[in-house]
Amino acid sequence: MTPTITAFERSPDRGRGQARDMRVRWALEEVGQPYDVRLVSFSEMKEPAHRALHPFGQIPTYEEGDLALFESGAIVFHIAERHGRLLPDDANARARAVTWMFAALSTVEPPILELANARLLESDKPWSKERLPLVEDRVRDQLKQLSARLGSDDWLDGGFSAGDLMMVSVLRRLNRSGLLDEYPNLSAYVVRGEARPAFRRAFDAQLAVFAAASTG
Ligand code: GTB
Repeated sequence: MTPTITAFERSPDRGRGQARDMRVRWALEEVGQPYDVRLVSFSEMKEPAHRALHPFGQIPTYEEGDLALFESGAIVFHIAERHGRLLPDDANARARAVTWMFAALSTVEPPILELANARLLESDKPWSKERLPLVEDRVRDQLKQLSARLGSDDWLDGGFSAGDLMMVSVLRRLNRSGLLDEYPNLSAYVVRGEARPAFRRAFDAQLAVFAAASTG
């Protein structure tokens, strides 16, 4: 059965792959699973029909037969489990890959989101100039430790896994911040992830939505 995901009808990033349907598209491309996309506007996301799928009125969602999921992490995990391509067969290696997914979402992503919010939503506040360096340092702190763990390896734990997919997705949010450049092995890690053919296909599909909306 072909799954259907939801994505922004018009993404604020102009389709540059920052909205979180990108992670889901990337996972589906990695496992070779075709998918349909239902585009939703900001107001549609808050309607009861969409809230029935996503209690917080957001994207992405994932529907497959009578299964409906929300949360990009849960969706990527489901795709990885269902197709067995993004998680290693060995039980311990599998558990470690899942650990990296959680690390990406609950340890590395929160300060990155805080930084994005500080830059986008709080720059006009009188305390913003003073706070921003503190928020940046919280991001640096995580990057430094992640960089030390990755070292000169290509991926976090052996071969590419759902853990890397999630970590690269999270780090990409820093692409235009300059912070990632302070950790060359992490920059190279992100570039490596973005060079994967499945990533490129997912990125192009997201960009095509924005291009179509702009000319339509
Ligand atoms: N924890 C949830 C998950 O991982 O799935 C968070 C989902 C979420 O934040 N969804 C956002 C959303 O629906 C889109 S991805 N927002 C609308 C709303 O809350 O009303 C976050 C996002 C949006 C836009 C950019 N951008 O333009 O750069 C980047 C990231």
